Parts: sequence; structure tokens; C-alpha cells
Amino acid sequence: MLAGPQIDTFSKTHTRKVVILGQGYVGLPVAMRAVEVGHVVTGFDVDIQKVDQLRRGHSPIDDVTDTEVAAALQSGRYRATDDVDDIAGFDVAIISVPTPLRERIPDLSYVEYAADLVARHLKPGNCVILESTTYPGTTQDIVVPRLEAYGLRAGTDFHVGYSPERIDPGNQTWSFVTTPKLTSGISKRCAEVVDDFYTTLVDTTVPVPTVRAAEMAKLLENTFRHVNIALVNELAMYAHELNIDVWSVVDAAASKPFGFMAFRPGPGVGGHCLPIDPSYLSWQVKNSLGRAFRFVELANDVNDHMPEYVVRRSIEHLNNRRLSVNGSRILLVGLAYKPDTGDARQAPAGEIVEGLVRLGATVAAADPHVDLRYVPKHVHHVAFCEEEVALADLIIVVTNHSCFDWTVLSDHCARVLDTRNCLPVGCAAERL
Ligand code: SAJ
Repeated sequence: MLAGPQIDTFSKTHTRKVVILGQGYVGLPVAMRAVEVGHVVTGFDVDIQKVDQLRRGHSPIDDVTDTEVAAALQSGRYRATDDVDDIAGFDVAIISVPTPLRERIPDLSYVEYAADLVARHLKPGNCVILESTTYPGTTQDIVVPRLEAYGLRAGTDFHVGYSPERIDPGNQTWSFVTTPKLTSGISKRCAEVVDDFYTTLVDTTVPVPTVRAAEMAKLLENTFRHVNIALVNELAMYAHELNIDVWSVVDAAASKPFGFMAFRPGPGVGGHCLPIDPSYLSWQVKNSLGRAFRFVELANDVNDHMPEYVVRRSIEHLNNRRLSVNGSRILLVGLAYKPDTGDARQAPAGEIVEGLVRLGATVAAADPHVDLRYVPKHVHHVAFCEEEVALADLIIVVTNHSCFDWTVLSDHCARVLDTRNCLPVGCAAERL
């Protein structure tokens, strides 16, 4: 029988001791919200620099402000730590650590390490929730056995569930609190406890019948975007050859109020989700069923080649003006993988820079959001200003941050390749 009645009668009024393993794009917003509603939160991370930043009241991510971190510390109900012993004493443990790929194979080592840390401090009545994006079966087959390493039984002595993250960096419309949250458990009771916990944090929870369905739902969400972005990217390449403006095509199709959802071409898909998550699904289908998940493989192929396509279009653009890439100065406007975030990991800009430098170009880049640590080597990090634009033989718009004043390009459109359709229609800029 489950001990710890307090976790079983969990309600909005009860504060809980919550430990969140991983204080990045996913874990930190959850931690801040948990503190805000009254829980006592320990944010654990292996990155001592990040922990130190948090302890000093600074946020390592765009979507959480320094003020929020400072207020959480001030409340006395938040601490950041890299000390594994500080994990002890929780009621609820949330695992929100990265799930990368290594040579296109899922790497669950961070999840396994986090589960082992939680297992050491597990007590009857505790609740353990995995939030990291992963393939169906991870919670039950990878996390549960590690949590049971010291003899407690999942579903009997403690609760286990899965609740995928839906944090969208830079999204000004949907926040962690207002985005419906999927919840699930390895048993009916576990599912209720997990759902109860999240009802204290978010406006809407969506109970999912099984953990595996919740794990797959998350992969469907991201694969849906990946495949549809690949569709418009491939369409953009053919539309260019057919001398059709793909942006007006998408805008026209988007006027349909049903049966269509607009995605737009771009220089490639970055971040630590779309280049990775769909491959968790295709890997599991191949590994478990020996079958190819063709949509994912095709989408990977199309989206992975977009940076190379941008380099090809750059060569064409300069060639049309009797210039070669070799010896040209090229300004990239934006390095981050998408607007209004400083995250440049897996960003297409990195491959675009590599391709241009390999052809002999001198590349400068302007991106006020991106931490200098993430600026690709060989790139001169500059301000987005008239002087830098005037110096460039070619300007490539890669990330459409809302802070960019596009009028800076007004007199230089003939030297612009706009991969994000930021400039006014009718100006001389070329678009993907
Ligand atoms: N992109 C296009 N065309 C489009 C839409 C996006 O080229 O029409 C590109 C973007 O420029 C970007 C990439 O695709 O490079 C991915 O952007 P995204 O907005 O589709 O998705 P992500 O990767 O930012 O997804 C984020 C992730 N969360 C975090 O990084 C913490 C992911 O885990 C979330 O599931 C997702 O938001 C969400 O749920 O919205």
C-alpha cells in the first residue's frame, strides 16, 4: 500500500517539495512556475556555470528573466544546485534533461543518469515524472527499472508518469502556464497523481490513457512540423525553378480556414528538437519493427540540405552580378535557429557559414541575441548597421528577429538573399 498519504491526496492547496533535474529551456520555466504557485523547488543541473548563474539571480535562457530568477531565490523556495545530495527529500521529481542523438541513435544517457540520481533518494509515496522527449517505452522500460534499483516498486510504493514538454522558446502567445499539458502514468493511480500535480501549475491538463501514447504524441507533434516544413522547403526549391513566388503560394493556401496549416520555407531547421525528435521515432520503428519511417527520413533529408541550398543560391546571386563567392564579403543577418531566441545550437547558420568560408568568402554575422560562445568560428560578429551592410557583397537574412530594423537594408535590396521573407514585397531582394 502506498505510504505518504499527503502525495495521494495531493491538491492545489498543498505545497510540495519538487526537484527538477535539468534547468534549461524546459526545466527552468517549470521550476519558476512551481515556485510561483508555492512549491519548494530544487533545480538540479550538472552544468556548474548554469547553477552559478542561477545562484547569482541570472537566467541562462531567454524565456525566463533575471527578475524571475531573483524573485524565486528571494522567496526562499528555490535553490539551484549541482550537488547530487541536494536531490534528497523531494515529493515530486521531474526529469527534464536533454535527449540528443549520437550518430542518429537516441542517447538516453542523461535520462539514465538522472533516473539513477532520483532512485538513490526515492521514498514511498514519491512521484517521478519524465518530461524529456523520447521514444515510446522509455519511461516504462528504461526509467522504471532504474528507479526500482533499491527495492521500491513503481506503481505500488511510488508513482511514475510522463508529461512531454511543449515549451516554445520566443513564443509570445503560448506560455508554459497557458499551453495544455499532456499527463500520463504507468497506472491509473499514478496518472491521477501526475495530473493532480500539473493542475497546480498549468491552466489545462490533458490526461492521456497510457504513458506510451503520451510519449508518441509528443513525437507526432514535432514530426508533424518537421514533415510539413520539409514539404514547403522542397516546394520552395521547385517554385524557384518554375519562377513562382512560393511565399505568395503559401499565403494564398493559408487563406483556407480548414484543412490547411501554414508552414513557411527557411534556411533549414535548427534547435534541439526538430533535427532530433523525429529521428527518435524513426529509430524506434527501425529498431523494434525493422521498418523505415519514410516520412521522417525524407523530411530529414530535405531539411538537412537546406543550408547547402542557401549556399547554392548565394553562389547564383553573386554570379548574376559577375562576382564570385571567393573573395566576397558576406553578411549573415541572424545566427539563432529561429526568431527571438539566442539559441544557435544546430542552427542552419552554422552550416551556411561553413559552406561559404570553404568557398573563400569572408563572413560577418549580426545577431544581438546569440551568446558569443555560439558564434561559429571564422565569423566576424558585427552589429546590424548601415556600415556593415554597405561593406557586404551579399547580405543573407537567416533569422528574422523582431528587433531587426529591416529599413537598414532598404537601399541595398539588390544584394540581399532573404530566406525568411522579411523584406517588403516588390523590393529588389531575392527570396528563397
Ligand atoms: N521553421 C521553419 N518553417 C516554419 C516553422 C519553423 O523553417 O514554418 C524552422 C524554425 O526556423 C526552426 C525550426 O524550424 O529553425 C524549428 O522551429 P519550431 O518553432 O518548429 O520548433 P522548436 O524546435 O523551436 O520547438 C520548440 C521546442 N522546445 C524547446 O526548444 C524548449 C520543442 O521541444 C517544443 O515541442 C516546441 O517548441 C513546441 O512544442 O512548440
